[in-house]
Amino acid sequence: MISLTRHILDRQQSHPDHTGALSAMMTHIALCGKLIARDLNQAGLSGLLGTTGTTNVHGEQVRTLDERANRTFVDVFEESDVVRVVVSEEMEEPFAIKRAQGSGTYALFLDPLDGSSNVDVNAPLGSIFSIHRVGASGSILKAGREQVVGGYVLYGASTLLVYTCGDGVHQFTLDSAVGEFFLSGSGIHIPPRGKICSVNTGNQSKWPGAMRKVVEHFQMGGDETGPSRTARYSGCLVADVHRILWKGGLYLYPGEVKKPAGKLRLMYEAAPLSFVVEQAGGLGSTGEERILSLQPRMPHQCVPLIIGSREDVEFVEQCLQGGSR
Ligand code: AHM
Ligand code: MG
Repeated sequence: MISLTRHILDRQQSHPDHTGALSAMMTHIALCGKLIARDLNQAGLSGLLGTTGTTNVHGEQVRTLDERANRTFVDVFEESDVVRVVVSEEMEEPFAIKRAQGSGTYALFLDPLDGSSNVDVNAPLGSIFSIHRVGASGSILKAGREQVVGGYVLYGASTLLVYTCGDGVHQFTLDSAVGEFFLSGSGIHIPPRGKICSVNTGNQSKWPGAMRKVVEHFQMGGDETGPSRTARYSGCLVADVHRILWKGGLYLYPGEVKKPAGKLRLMYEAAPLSFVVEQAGGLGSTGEERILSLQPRMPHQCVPLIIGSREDVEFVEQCLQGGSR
């Protein structure tokens, strides 16, 4: 059994020029995952369900556990000097870590609790993380392809930590009895096509016509050359993308006519998940451009997201760009 700690140390030793900063950050993220998993486990018994009565930077209701998960990440990283700044869905402004101002060379982007409307019904949730090097000028807004680490924790029937630092995708499962993550998948490869289509069709009337046609096409039996489709949608991006990582297919969160950038955020949702999926051989796209090539303009910027099996994403891109159908 290979623990996450052992995996990180082995990798550090094979890179003699390593400073240990990456190892430290992965250890902190794993600790946050364990603390949040514990909170989710006990939420119904310790009064942690429901909302705080406030809204976040995206105008969404903040749940008690959104705030608590955000606090967990901030508290853990405040004790460390590797991450200079934290950008989170739950904080309007980037948060500077005092201890790391002289030493920290990294910026951490976070969705502390993804799919938080699932909290009250015991459905899956996630945490998404992305790490960038802070630029020489102090800039933190970099294209997704420059990520140092991207990944997520999935709180489901078990708690998983999935990450990449550009050398394939590694998956760890939490053994809660001993409080350690153990390797449960390496070199994960997403099938080039798949059956699953994950999309909230309740939003169909708001999409541009070309996107409506693509999804109708899948609903009516799909392309002659491809597999027939089956619908899956949990309301948790991490859970839906994780299913596709293993089984193949597509997750879509399109832009809307009145809101062309859609709902999902580039820096701490679309980019880290695209890094993972592309490291597994899949693709992440806006329909026009690769997610990992986008140059961000704002920390909380939204983007349309089409992510999953390479040929499936390419098929949707062709349809949207008026190509063959
Ligand atoms: P959140 O990070 O505030 O929870 O929002 C992101 C979530 C995704 O996990 C999920 O795929 C999507 O929003 C669901 O949105 P909708 O209810 O519009 O389908
Ligand atoms: Mg989210």
